[in-house]
Formats: sequence, structure tokens, C-alpha cells
Amino acid sequence: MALTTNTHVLEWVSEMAALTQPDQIVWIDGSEAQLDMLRAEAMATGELIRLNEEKLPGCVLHRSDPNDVARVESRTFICCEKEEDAGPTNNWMAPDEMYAKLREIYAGCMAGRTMYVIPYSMSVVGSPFAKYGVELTDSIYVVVSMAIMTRMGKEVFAALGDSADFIKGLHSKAQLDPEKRYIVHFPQDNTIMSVNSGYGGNVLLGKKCFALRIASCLGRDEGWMAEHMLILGIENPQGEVRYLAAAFPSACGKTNLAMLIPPEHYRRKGWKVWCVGDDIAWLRPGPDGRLWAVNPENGFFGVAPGTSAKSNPNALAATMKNTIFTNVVLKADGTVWWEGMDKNPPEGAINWLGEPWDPADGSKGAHPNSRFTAPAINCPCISPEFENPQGVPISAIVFGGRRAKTAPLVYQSRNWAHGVFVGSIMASETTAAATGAVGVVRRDPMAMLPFCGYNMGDYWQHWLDMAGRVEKLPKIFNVNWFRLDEEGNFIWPGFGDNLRVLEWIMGRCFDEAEAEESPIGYLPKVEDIDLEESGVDAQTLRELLNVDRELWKQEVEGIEEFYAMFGEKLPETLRAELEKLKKNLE
Ligand code: GTP
Ligand code: SPV
Ligand code: MN
Repeated sequence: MALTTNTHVLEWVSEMAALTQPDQIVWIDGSEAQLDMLRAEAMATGELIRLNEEKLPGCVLHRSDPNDVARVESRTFICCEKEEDAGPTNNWMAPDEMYAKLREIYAGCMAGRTMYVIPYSMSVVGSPFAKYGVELTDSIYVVVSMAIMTRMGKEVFAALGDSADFIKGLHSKAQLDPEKRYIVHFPQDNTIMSVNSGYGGNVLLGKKCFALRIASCLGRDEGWMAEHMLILGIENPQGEVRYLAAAFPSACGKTNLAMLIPPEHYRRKGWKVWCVGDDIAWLRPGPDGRLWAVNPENGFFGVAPGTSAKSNPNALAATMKNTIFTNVVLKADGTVWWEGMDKNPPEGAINWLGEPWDPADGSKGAHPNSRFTAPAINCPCISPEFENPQGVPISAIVFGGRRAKTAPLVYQSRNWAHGVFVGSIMASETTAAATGAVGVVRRDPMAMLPFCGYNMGDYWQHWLDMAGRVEKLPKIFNVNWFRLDEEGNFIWPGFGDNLRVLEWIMGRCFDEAEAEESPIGYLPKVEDIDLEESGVDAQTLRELLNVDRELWKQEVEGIEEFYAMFGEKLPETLRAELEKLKKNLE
């Protein structure tokens, strides 16, 4: 039975049901009883596999189709009226043409299946940041994942009332045909359509599709920002908590930084780190003139490989109950494993493809983009402000990427406009989070290349314009944990030790730390970073902070080429910043 009398919702559901022809429609109320029934049904069909109830209570394993294990950027579209509004970094098709194409693909695709109607909220229901969505799907995996990742259930319909202000989402696995796979956004209709995929980032429509691509358009129109950022609180020994938001591209360390455990030497002094979010931030000017942020999500869709009791014990702890694992190794005892969890690949286990796995044959047991979907409240360091509907005040914005060379460990921008420039020239080596080659350096401005729902040039202008809306602007920084030595080893220890860099960053925001000028911005002096018990010596840090003019001149060429794509849409301010950088490098 329908859970709302909202005519906009009812009409959309019946129109989409007429198109996709499901056998029945089930409205998701968010109750544990209903979710239990759905889990039982999915376990009966093999869509979900129950794990060891004693060791991993409430946890299940899911395997996606082997051809469907990551976001597909080549099949992700922004369909606004004018092509130039999608810009050179997005795929575009005219809305009418795309609707016609999709109608054909969706026609009858839910025959023999159930359509689930999922009401959900991004951020706490009733918060000034909150936005509501309704996702229609034929996948139980999607329903149970949305139950973790969002605030889901009938209270969302209560909050929505009769309003038409919600994001429509239609998802069908259809035949999982990669040739007919489309992830499509219609910003002018607040509509998302996803078909022929079952992979998280393509089908959990509240996440990248809504909270970034559609929300970035809403933010442009309404004066706020939707960003691919973690949010964390750093508590110093005085008990003061300061917040930062950091944008790194996919699989470049957001979840890890968001949950970092301070080095022993810092813990002794009383430092603590609190996780507010690990992937997405919505930022708004607050009444006090500061920029305030919420994490609109309710769970973590984190990269499994590399997550260990050593690298990220908080993430691992978050996955110990009520978690969905996707494309990991199934051990004989009904628990899970992935590369980098420990150095003992299990015997007698099943790999991510569902086949018996012999670790000795050199193949990977878990897919490199295998993931866990875990409730945020499971995380031992979840911030007491996580549910605060007002969010947290942001003192620093940090950009960063995966760069073997060029980018130093950390530098600070000179001011907001220069900071926007620093974000706009970000580049990073590609990872397994999206299909395509891995390890190729590409420009990924603000870590939003695959997630900006409109012309990136206009998006940069929106960033610049925030200076007129926010009185006390955060300071902007860039970090790089991934510099390599001649042998290809990471020079910086990373993970918990990244707090040493964050301490300097916060010090800069509160006029407590020194810096020196460089051609690219302010750098810490070697003595400004606390290296005690880090295993890093001053000479190594000097190397990590080195700005190689020759490499930066090459970088400038890459930036010029990239900027050229935007033509008239490139803000004059950024062009001027690039000229300044060129001059500084001479
Ligand atoms: P998405 O969920 O795709 O947006 O990724 P993410 O940005 O949250 O990345 P995540 O924290 O999951 O890290 C991805 C990979 O980077 C993992 O294999 C980590 O082990 C590795 N990593 C994270 N932080 C560091 C670091 O400080 N140093 C090094 N060397 N590796 C890191
Ligand atoms: C990313 O790729 O940035 C992710 C995973 O966080 S996905 O939800 O697939 O986008
Ligand atoms: Mn992400």
C-alpha cells in the first residue's frame, strides 16, 4: 500500500510502473521487520549470502556481476537543455533524445520482478541541509544498502508532505547489459535514471548521483556547495575541536583520513580525531559568517582492500556488524578477507567471483574496488556532531591527490581565489574506483571531475563567488601523501601520521604556525612539522616539501591544455592565477 498521499510521488511511481511493468510494487517503510523479510528473500535467491552470525552479526556478502564492479564514467550523462551547460568534462545528450532512448531500455524491464519504492533523506530529516529523494528499484541489494547509507523510511514522506520538492530516481538492473548501461541525470527535472548496473556508485542514487551531481546544481542555484569531501574534527590537548573538509579523488584516502588514529606520541598528549563524514560534504554559509558542513550520508561505502587493523582499525571496527560486503573473499568460516587485511591469504576460500581460490596462483581474491557498506554509528570515532542538523563549522579546506612526483606533502594557498585555483589544477593517478586504466595522471579539479553536474567553468566561478557569501572563509591547502622514492616506495608514512600535517594546517588557520613563501604558495618550514617518533628525518621531509621548478613548468603546460577546454567559461581570476604561477616559476 502506498505510504503517502503526495500526488507528485504517486504519479511518478505509477508512470514508472507503467513503463517498467513490475509484477508488484512494495513501499519501503524503513522498519527492521520489512528489511528482515527482504534480506531473507535475497538470501533465498543467493543475491545476498549470510555471513558468520557470531563473528559478523547482521552481515551479508553480495557479489556484483563481474562486468559491473565500478562506476562507469563513459556511460554517465548530464542531460540539461544546452550542451555547454554540461561542459567539456561531462557526457551530454539532449534530454528528449535521452528520455526516448531510456524509455526503450526500461520498457517492461521489471516484468516478473518487484518494484521497491524507497523514500530517503540526504542528511538528518528536518535539518536545514536536508533534501529528500524517492528511488524506485528492482534490487533488494539497493534497498538494504540505502537503509545503511541514507535515512530511509516513512518519516521522509511525513517530512515531504505534499511538496514536489524531491529527487526522482529510477533504477533497474534490467539485464546488466554493459552496452545498455546508462547513469543519467536530468538536472532541470531533478531526475536520475540508472539502468543495467548493480554496482554501488551507479545504483545507490542518493550518493554520487544525487548528493553530488544533482546537488551541485542545486547548490549553484541556492548558494551552497556539494563536494566530494570527508569531514573531520581534530581535538587538541586543550579539548578544542576544529573541523576540516578534504577533497581527494576516489580511492585516494578520504575514508582513511576521516577515521585516522593519532600517532602514539599525539595520543599521549591528548589529541583525538572525530569522523563526521568520509565521502560527501554539503557546505552552507552559516548565520555566524562561517562555512558550515554536514555529511548527508548515514553510512560508509568504503574501499575494502588495504583496510586493516593497522591502517584503519576504525573502519574495520565499523564493519563488524550490520554490514554488506561486496566482491570480497568468503572464508571457510563464513567471515571475509581482502588483500591488505593481513599477510595470510586464507586457504579453502571463495574469491570475489564465487570460485574456489588458490592464493598461490597469483590472482587477487577480492576485487580491487571491493567495498563495505557499514552504518556510520558503528564507527568508534564517529563525531558527537554527526547527527547535528546544523553541521559543523569548517576552518580548513584541503585538496589532495595521488601524485608520485610534483605535488609536495603540503602547501597553503595565499587566499581564497588562489585556493580555488589550487583546487582547479588538482591532478591524480586514476584508481580502480572507476572502470578504465589505473595509474594514469589526470586532471581532477576539486576531486569532482566525475561528479560535477554542470559546466566545470561555472562551478569554479561558483567557488569564487562563495567569497561574497561567507565572511569568515576557511583557509585552503593541498596535500599529497603519495610521493614515491626512486624504488617506487611511498616516502611519507601516511595514515595516522597525516595528523602531523593536519596539525600544521590547523595551526595556520588559527595563526599558531609559521610558513614560508614558495612559487606555488606557503610551505611549512621543516621544523614546523612535528616528526617525533615518525621515523621520518628532517632531510626526508625537506625532500617531501621540495618544489621542483622543472616539474612545475611541465605541470603548467598540462594546466594550460586543460584550461583551454573551457574557453569563455574559464573564470578570468583563474587565468590570472595561472599567469602568476608561471611568473613565480621563472
Ligand atoms: P572512495 O570511497 O573511492 O571515494 O575512496 P577514498 O578517498 O575514501 O579512499 P580510501 O580512504 O578508501 O583509500 C583508498 C586507498 O588508499 C586504500 O588502499 C588505502 O590503503 C590507501 N591510502 C589511504 N590513505 C593513505 C595514506 O596516507 N598513504 C598511503 N600510502 N596510502 C593511503
Ligand atoms: C567513489 O568512487 O568516489 C566512491 C565509490 O566513493 S562510488 O559510490 O562508487 O562512487
Ligand atoms: Mn568517493
